[in-house]
Amino acid sequence: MNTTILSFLILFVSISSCSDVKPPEPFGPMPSERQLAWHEMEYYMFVHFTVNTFTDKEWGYGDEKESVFNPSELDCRQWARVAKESGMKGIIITAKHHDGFCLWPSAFTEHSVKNSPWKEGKGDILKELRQACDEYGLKMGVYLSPWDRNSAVYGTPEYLTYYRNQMKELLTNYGDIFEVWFDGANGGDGYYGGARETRRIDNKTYYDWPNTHKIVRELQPGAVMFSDAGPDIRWVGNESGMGSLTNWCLLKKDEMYPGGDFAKILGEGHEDGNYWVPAEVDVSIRRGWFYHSNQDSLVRSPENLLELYYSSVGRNSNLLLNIPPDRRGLLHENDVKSLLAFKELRNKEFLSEIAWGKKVSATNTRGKGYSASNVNDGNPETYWATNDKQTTSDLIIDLGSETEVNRILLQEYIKLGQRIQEFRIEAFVKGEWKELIDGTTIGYKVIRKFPLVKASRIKVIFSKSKASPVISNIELYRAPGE
Ligand code: FUL
Repeated sequence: MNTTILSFLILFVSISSCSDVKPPEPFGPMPSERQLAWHEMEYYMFVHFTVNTFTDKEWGYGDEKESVFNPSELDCRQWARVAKESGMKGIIITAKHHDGFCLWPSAFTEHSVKNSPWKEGKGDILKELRQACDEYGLKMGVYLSPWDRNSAVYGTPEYLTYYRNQMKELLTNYGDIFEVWFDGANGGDGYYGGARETRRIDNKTYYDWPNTHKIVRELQPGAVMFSDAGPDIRWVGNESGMGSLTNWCLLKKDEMYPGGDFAKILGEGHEDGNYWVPAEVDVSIRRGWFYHSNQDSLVRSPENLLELYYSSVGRNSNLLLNIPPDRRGLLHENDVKSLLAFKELRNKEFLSEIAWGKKVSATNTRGKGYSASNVNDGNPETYWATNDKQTTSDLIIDLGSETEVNRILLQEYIKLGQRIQEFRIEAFVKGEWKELIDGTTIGYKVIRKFPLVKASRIKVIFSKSKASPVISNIELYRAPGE
């Protein structure tokens, strides 16, 4: 290449990069890579299974004989197949619940599958679940109850070593773990190796959480940790499936600890929180977390599950839906039927997307690369952004002709933080703007319903934001049934 052409090329490249508009600076706490991957999981299965399944209890006392654990047809592949067919992306299992019985042959206790009649003590449910998850392309997570009503040393410093040893087994021998679940229920009466007494611990100090967390980070750097207070993912504050309409992915987690009394804060998060700690909605398809045959007729209906979906995934939270295996070790037919019908309902609900490729304009746009049309190009990595100081702006989607619509989905580009504090949705109906929704936060994703309108344009008014709005995706749907 001769030098004139080369200098021309260099000049051209530098001129064009000068005219490139800089991306907005991130604002406030941002999600880590592992949290970003977790947000995209959205919907996954919780599996509560232990001696309780066979004793008809919700909380085992810790004195259950290993011999009671004897599933006749246990099949983790069935769990994984159902999860996959239901559109779930992973499975989190109660490797150990409060009763202390381990679903894997832990080297640190006799209270496990190894002393049960199941597979003559040679079985390992964690191993079978791992294989099943791999076969069906699902991620796997573990629940290791901090409270252990079986352990003789519970309440003493020795228990911490025991707990951490078990954690190490789970995080070393069963492949990649996407989430570690720390339950908040703690201390009380129990068997405790025969003592049969009440033991109380100090939630704030007993578990020395920072050092337990370190073990998880070291052994499974990609795993997020869940508890009432994070560190990565927070409880939503209820077990009824209700995410909060105002839902910040932010939390002042240093002021909190697992098992504390923080329900309301956990729902909304802290608007001025200094860490990214998004909410997970955990809820059961039945009344109980464990299987009880007298609840076979009380399985949530597909319609009810769809409502749960709106009140969790639709409210900037992930949905962790519990499906408890029965005494056979299979997900019960009624649960499976309901789950698959829910999947069908969801498919129909979001069948026809209306906004894709339609003309979009905004009252403010940052410039080249950040145009309003980035919100409906189907690419999650492109986004519309305004000028830095511009914290309000309207965005209008021109539907071309009068179109029926009753659902909207919005996503912020959360890699740059969570910004939107208030938004409204309006529809242009018969020559005037009609308000459909008066909303607050957005975050990773919100999906909102509104009564069916026939509109030629939809306007999203970003009326209050901590920093310039940065929106990666907007979808509109005409869901059936109205
Ligand atoms: C609670 C536990 O006490 C329940 O048994 C269940 O595991 C639920 C998910 O968390 O705190």
